[in-house]
Amino acid sequence: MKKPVFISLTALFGILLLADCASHRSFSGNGPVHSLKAIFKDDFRIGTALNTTQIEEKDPAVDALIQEQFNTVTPENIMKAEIIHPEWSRYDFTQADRLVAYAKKHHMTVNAHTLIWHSQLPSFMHTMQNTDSVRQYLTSHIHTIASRYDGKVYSWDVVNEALNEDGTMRRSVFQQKLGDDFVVEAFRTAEKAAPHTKLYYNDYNIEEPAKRAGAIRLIRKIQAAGVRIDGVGIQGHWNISSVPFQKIEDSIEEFAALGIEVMFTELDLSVLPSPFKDNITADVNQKIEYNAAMNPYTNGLPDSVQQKLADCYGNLFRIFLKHKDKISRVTFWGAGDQQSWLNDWPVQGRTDYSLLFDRQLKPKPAFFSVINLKKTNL
Ligand code: 9MR
Repeated sequence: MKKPVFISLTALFGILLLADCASHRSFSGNGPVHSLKAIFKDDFRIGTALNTTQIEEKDPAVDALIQEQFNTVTPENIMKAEIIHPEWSRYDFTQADRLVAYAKKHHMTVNAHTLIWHSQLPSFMHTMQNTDSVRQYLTSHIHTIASRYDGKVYSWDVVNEALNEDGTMRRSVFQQKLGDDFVVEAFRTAEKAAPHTKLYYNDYNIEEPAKRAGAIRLIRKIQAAGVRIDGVGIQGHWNISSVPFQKIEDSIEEFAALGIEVMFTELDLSVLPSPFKDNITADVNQKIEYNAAMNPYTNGLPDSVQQKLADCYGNLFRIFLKHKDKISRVTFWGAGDQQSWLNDWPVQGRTDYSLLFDRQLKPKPAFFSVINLKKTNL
């Protein structure tokens, strides 16, 4: 005799939900669609980094996905100094203007990225020796760009990655020529140039205690100078083998206690082996030579790893939802896996699977694990 099959209500709901998500999936704009921005609309904004192809709307499939899923965008590269300010007295606003028009057309906000960063500087900055010239660069660069886009972008990453892992100040050209106070100067200049724009400090690994303490010192220093800082961006480049959940939660609380917004600004979770001890860096200038052992999933992701990625994303968003009163935005560093910088960093030519949408732009188990958190609460 066959045994009767019992299935719990929760399991049944889960099965129905997954069936529902799969069957109604469409980027056409018709019909019910599970959209991150809709699901989290009362919690925080949901963003993606945009590359040039996406700003120019050259790929209809990815364009539809972006419009369906996200309500805020960060330019992945085109507002970086080497592109927007290629020569001492020449700015090129072509692509940034296009981005602003794109966001307006699609009713999205722009987090502009980034004004002062040691990396991706224009070539004329590499030979700059003179303190006055560096000061003049900092002031005119910020003033020109931030005032042009005031009222057109929602926010700026005013200073990006000014800290070392131990919480001391990174020896960038700005720090060496202007001293540690260049950060305060940058925010003071941005505050004057962009009175209607939110101003943020952005960095990676600032959930780690020593670097976090450095970020807190930096933010307090800006505040003590009477200069406006509205928020802090924790970039969120992590690896599924070591997502620092507790440190993330502690950081949300400690940063929010400073009276500023907390954001996750460049979220992605690598599934690949990391060549670094403790996985902790996101320094774009680190490069490691390719070897096949570092690229194990060229033919697809094993189910167990896919599940681990889903669990990590689920656990992260559980923390984000618990602290939604302190978190204003969660931005992914790309729309689908193909776009991710992690395919080429720190080892070039790998196949990583770090985002919620796969190479065909289909939602992955990680996507469902994130939206199920809300569905089960509805
Ligand atoms: O994703 C970006 C990649 O396309 C660029 O080549 C790289 C260098 O400009 O920057 C990447 O974005 C970085 C961001 O601007 C700052 N935090 C670390 C990000 C990943 O490297």
